[in-house]
Amino acid sequence: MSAVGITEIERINKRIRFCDYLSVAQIFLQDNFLLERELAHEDIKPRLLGHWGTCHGVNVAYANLKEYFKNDPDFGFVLGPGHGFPALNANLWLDGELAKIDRAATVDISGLYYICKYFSWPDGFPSHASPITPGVITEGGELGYATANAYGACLGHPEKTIAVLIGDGELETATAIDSLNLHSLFTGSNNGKVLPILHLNGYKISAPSIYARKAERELNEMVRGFGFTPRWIDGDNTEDFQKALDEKIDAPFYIMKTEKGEGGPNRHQEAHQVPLKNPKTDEIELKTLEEWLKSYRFDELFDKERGVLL
Ligand SMILES: Cc1ncc(C[n+]2csc(CCOP(=O)(O)OP(=O)(O)O)c2C)c(N)n1
Repeated sequence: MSAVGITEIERINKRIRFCDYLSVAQIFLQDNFLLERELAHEDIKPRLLGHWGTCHGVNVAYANLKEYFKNDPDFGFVLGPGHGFPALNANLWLDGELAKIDRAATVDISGLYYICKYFSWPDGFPSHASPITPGVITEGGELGYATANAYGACLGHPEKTIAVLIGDGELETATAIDSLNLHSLFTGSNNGKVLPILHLNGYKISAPSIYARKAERELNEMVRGFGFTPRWIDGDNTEDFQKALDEKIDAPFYIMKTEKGEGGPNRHQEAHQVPLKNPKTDEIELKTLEEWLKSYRFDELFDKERGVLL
């Protein structure tokens, strides 16, 4: 584990693009998953459900942590905003984790069609992380417990490092904010290390989150008050993300800034769930979706015959 070179940075960035594309494809498409022909209204799912807004940030954190901790078998990741399931599902599929429990989710063209078509589909995948997701044992939907779970996983396991992604809206729950006090209990050498990452994408559904409204100084002081050292990360700067993970910081608390809905047709409060409401019937929305999907240049990252090109 060390700061990485240009090849690794490029690989991380490609992985983010890859999973961003698949997040969008899962939410919207029931056919034409590789855009082999012009996108048509028939390619769009009849009922659009899912959460796009948080997905890019989830993919950024996942790709960066995956690269940095790739040689550490005791590393784990806890995702607070489980509603960002399209992103989680994309990553689990890409790593072959989904195929271990679902024979149809092979890491090839047929598995790609499968996860996209059956996301948020009758008898298919739900729109949130759920017990059929590898590594998940409870039906989710309730924000707040991720940090406590991360500490629980480290309790009595000094070999473990668990990163936890906490939504800025999630941190407004009493459970999430109070869980940061667990840091004060983890003083001995018998426990593992928790790496909290606050996903500061600015919004909680339709309004700015309280933490996004705080001045940087206020947020830093709050974090220090819990015994952590704040380290801000620009989510668009992979080099800096890797550098941050490599810095010797005493009890780091990473604050990862992204723009909610980044990469999509609209941002912030409009991006929380499905940012285009009617691409099935609206010509302009259909074209907007097609341009959005094309912006990821997925054909450079996946080939029908050769599979994943990362
Ligand atoms: C305890 C609880 N309260 C409210 C909700 C409803 N809810 C679903 S997503 C969401 C916003 C979450 O915001 P954030 O954690 O910042 O995630 P992101 O903006 O990245 O989607 C809320 C309030 C919930 N799921 N659980």
